[in-house]
Amino acid sequence: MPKEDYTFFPSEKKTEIAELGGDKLKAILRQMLLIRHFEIRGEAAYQQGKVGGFFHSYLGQEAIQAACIAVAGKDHWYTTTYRCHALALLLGASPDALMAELYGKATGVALGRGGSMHMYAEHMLGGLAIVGGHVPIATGAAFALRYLKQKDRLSFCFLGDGAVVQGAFHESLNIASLWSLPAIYVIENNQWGMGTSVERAVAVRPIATHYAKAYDISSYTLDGMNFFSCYAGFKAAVGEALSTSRPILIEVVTERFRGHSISDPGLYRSKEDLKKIETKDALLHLKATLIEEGIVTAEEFAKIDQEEKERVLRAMQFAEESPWPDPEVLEQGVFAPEEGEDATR
Ligand SMILES: Cc1ncc(C[n+]2csc(CCOP(=O)(O)OP(=O)(O)O)c2C)c(N)n1
Repeated sequence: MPKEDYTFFPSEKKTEIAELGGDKLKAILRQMLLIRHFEIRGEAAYQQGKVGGFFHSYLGQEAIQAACIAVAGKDHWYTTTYRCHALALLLGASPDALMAELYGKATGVALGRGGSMHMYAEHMLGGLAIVGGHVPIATGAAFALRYLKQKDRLSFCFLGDGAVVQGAFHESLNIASLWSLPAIYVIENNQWGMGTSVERAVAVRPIATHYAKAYDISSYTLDGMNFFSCYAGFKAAVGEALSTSRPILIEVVTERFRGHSISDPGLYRSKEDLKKIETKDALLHLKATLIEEGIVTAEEFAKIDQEEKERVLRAMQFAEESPWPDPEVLEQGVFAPEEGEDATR
């Protein structure tokens, strides 16, 4: 099915603006700008050889997780993939500690041991790198919520379109439906799994509509390039999940502005394609709407933008000046038997 045939969850824009109010909308704009500057500067640090390992940018997808947290708040369980910097920022981890983690420094959120793919924050179960492998973890968190009768909390799982063809995803949806687990699975369909297009990898589209039907749960399809569509859709989905305690499958159609990771030159997309994609920028769309509606002026926007850029530059300085991990602590926090201990017990 061509993507033009997608019908997105309706949003009025006016309704969401009235509901959120100017202050909250400005705070959301600020969060999206923080994510953007973090990704741009982190990428630059990587290119200067200051960051090692992998680096998967969330540029282009900011509206999705920003809208989700704006709707649901931080007091749930959240699980995501290696494309995890934004979620950690949104859940309140400090940009200093996240940048230090990128640099592999001892002051990082994972003490410099995880790097780009393993960011953490309160209520964030990962930053996990096995495609589809984190979906059962989120499902387990949903099981825990049901077991502990925490009815006002949900388990959110962000995954890519590439993960929906993994067995773990289907096993999770099946058990979540059978056991009525309060989980919201969010497929961030950025249309590529590394260099493989979704058309070549996934047999059904819209993805959420089809798979939700298969597992007897409800589904939503959102426009990831429109903050208001994301906000309206997440609001409806979260309301439904809290009232039914049933799992929900969401597909958000989005665009990633960069290659799969920093080492991917993205030769499968032409420069013209990329230019076209960047005209759909959800951040610029939100900025334009807020200016149009008289919620921010162009000068105010420039000020917020500058402040968030400076926030990230301070984080880089913090990371640069932070110490390297002490090799003495290498074995701390590692799950391994003591010498002579039976590892199978
Ligand atoms: C089980 C497994 N197989 C393969 C890989 C290598 N790999 C890393 S990311 C990726 C593509 C995943 O794409 P998608 O789920 O669409 O997420 P996106 O990167 O687009 O956010 C692959 C194949 C892996 N990490 N884990």
